[in-house]
Amino acid sequence: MHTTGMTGPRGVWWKPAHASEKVWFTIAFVWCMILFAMMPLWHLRGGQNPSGIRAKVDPDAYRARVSQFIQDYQIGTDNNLPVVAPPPGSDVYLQGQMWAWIPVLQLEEGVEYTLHLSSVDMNHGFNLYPFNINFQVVPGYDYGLRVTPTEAGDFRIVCNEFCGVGHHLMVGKIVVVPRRSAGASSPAPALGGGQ
Ligand SMILES: [Cu+2]
Repeated sequence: MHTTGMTGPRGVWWKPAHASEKVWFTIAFVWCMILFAMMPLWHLRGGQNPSGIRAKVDPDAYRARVSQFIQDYQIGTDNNLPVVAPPPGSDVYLQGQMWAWIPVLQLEEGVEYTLHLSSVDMNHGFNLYPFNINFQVVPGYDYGLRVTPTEAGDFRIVCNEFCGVGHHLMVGKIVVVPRRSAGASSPAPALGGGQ
């Protein structure tokens, strides 16, 4: 007689776990617990996950905010993109869109800014070259990251989330200038070459 779901199998149909199975199960379980503990630990102690501002935002409202930001602090242009030098410590707005990062930012070294990231069309990826900074830029959400540029230079923002035929051209720029002494302000955007 064959076994169906209605009649249980006869006798001892299972075998106790072999010692090696128990060992592997224990290893896997302990590893799960370590990874589980690492999530909050990484967030609180590792400095790996950004703890910033998260808010919902209407893409059109974000676009308007970026325009206002550009209007307030624009100091020039670079490859037809506005170059913006916001006051030290202020809120900085960066807009991801197909296929540009707007505007070009000029920040001061050693000053903390709140860098707002959002997209006005689709998902983009904020990857600050050559650093290991990687962040999803999502339409409808405003992520405010607290950032302090630690070295002066000319850095590229590479989009690392495929966003259509112009994806490979989606390169933005952040220029970090040495800290200016308070008061002296004749912004000299050291923007060489361009890409
Ligand atoms: Cu993109």
